[in-house]
Amino acid sequence: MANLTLNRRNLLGRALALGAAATLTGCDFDDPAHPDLVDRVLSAMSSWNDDVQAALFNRHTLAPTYPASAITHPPRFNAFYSMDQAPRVDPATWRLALTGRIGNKQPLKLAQLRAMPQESQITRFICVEGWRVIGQWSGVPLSTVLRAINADLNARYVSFHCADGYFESIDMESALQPQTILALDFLGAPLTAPFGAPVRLRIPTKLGYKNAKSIVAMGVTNQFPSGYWEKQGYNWFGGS
Ligand SMILES: Nc1nc2c(c(=O)[nH]1)N[C@H]1C(S)=C(S)[C@@H](COP(=O)(O)O)O[C@H]1N2
Ligand SMILES: [Mo]
Repeated sequence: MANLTLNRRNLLGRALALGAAATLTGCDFDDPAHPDLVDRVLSAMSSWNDDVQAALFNRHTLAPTYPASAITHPPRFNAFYSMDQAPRVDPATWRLALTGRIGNKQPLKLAQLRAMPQESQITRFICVEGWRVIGQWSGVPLSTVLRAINADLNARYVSFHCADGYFESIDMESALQPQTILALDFLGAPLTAPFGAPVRLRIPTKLGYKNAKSIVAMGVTNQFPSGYWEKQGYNWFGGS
């Protein structure tokens, strides 16, 4: 097999994909004349994988839920920086900016989200770095918010931008799944800064990196918005 510089996070996935691609194409990945061939083959395979996952996903299939006794204590933090560097957002001045295919783009205040019907869930959260926890989140179903702002529910993507520069996006079918919420509370109290205050996406049908924290803007669009880790090779659909 070619002598590649592999990102540790993707080692297994890339090795498997390369093996499959090499078998399919008979390509020599060592060929110095085509340094980006591997990335092009892998990104084509990854978007094919996204399509397959999207086709298999059903809005009416629920992620498993758990009893309160199963909740993991203490919770586990992760971000592309350490916990003390989490962004501090003033809940009083926080606004959710709205962009794209949305009828009412008036930025949302926290009190408006609090006034909408709330949903609570105890679900499992899986990070690709190799850990999983069970936690309780509550907040507004994203579908409720999207309907309230008169979003185009036939658009392909919902995108999120965060106070720390992180960004993510999900397919509309997953956005409308009833357990996909804009979470305001974690473990029975308002979200704290490291865990995504004042508002985070909690989507138990997708891997940890899709669960954007400290959201400051939301968009509805047909243009592929990608995501922070996806730009470094993670799979976009990110189902779990
Ligand atoms: N804004 C923001 N959201 C983010 C991240 C981040 O770095 N910044 N990291 C993601 C990753 S990789 C994981 S596993 C989860 C971790 O969420 P937790 O701290 O609640 O466990 O947040 C996701 N959302
Ligand atoms: Mo993660």
